[in-house]
Amino acid sequence: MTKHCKGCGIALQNTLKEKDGYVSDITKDYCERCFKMTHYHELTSAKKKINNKSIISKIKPNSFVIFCLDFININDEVKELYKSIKEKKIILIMKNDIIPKSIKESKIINYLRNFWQVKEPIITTDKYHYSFRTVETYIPNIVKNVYVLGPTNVGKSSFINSLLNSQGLNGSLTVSEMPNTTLDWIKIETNNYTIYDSVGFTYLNNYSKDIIKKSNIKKEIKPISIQSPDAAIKIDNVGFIKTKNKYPITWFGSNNIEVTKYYGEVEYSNIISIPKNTNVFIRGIGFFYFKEEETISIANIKEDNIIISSSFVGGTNGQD
Ligand SMILES: Nc1nc2c(ncn2[C@@H]2O[C@H](COP(=O)(O)OP(=O)(O)OP(=O)(O)O)[C@@H](O)[C@H]2O)c(=O)[nH]1
Ligand SMILES: [Mg+2]
Repeated sequence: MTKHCKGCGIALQNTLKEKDGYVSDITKDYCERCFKMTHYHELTSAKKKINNKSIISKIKPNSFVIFCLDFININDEVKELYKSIKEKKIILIMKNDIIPKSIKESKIINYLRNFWQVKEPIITTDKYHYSFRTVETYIPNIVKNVYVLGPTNVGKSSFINSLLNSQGLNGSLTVSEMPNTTLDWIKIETNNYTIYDSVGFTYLNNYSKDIIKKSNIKKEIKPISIQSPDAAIKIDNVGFIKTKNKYPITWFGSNNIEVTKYYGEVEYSNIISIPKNTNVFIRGIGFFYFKEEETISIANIKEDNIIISSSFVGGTNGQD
């Protein structure tokens, strides 16, 4: 029988050092990648390609889904994935501690109710006050399988570790700021049900390790208001955008990602029209809030990594 890594779920193998799941001694429980991440904080990118729809298709009937989100992933792409899940489900907004104080929790919840048409319960949580009890009150007694799903890096494995620890079980899933730390399903028996950690929804990106580390949001986001078009707006080493008009736009992302004006030459590859009250997400990094209608030019950011969605920050959805 194939043995799977207890940290990330990948099938263990002792033949190909460069491939996921490598371990020199097959009797070990954790792959080399997990071992290095956990003990030396040595971050390694996963090689596995992820298919979001196939993750959802593996959910067994009559299960319960805890769909995890965080502040920088509330966009239309994630909405479609949420909507495609037919099982009983709830939304868990993770990393409550990173949400700027100026944005009330109720605003995000109202947005999900109005724009995502979410009828199911929505709960907020973070690693300082995990809401296990509240989550568990929604799991029907008859449900045997509980799936924890959501975009990569939102804190799914961290949540399960704490939930297991709270039940006196040893939560030892690997957690890191790299995307796709969890590489395959991990099935864990708890006192009341079987819980499944999952591979985070993701898409290919070309960010450097440095950017990935910096983009991990550790504390409350301090929004940055910035203006072009006299200069480009440089988003660290990720890329550039420039607006046609002078309206300030607001960046929400890790405080370690530098968002500054840039006066050098930039070669733009894309021009996009943005309706008013819109968030323009740079996948996994953060988003710009556009209060007004704009036309933006973009440089160095793959089209695939840009997601445009109506905003939960201002406009008709509450206060400005
Ligand atoms: N600020 C903050 N960071 C958190 C919280 N929970 C988890 N993290 C951090 O978020 C990062 C990702 O956590 P994981 O638990 O590995 O996330 P995941 O959703 O399992 O990610 P993948 O397995 O890669 O899809 C880690 O650096 C965690 O320390 C939280 O409540 N607040
Ligand atoms: Mg994980």
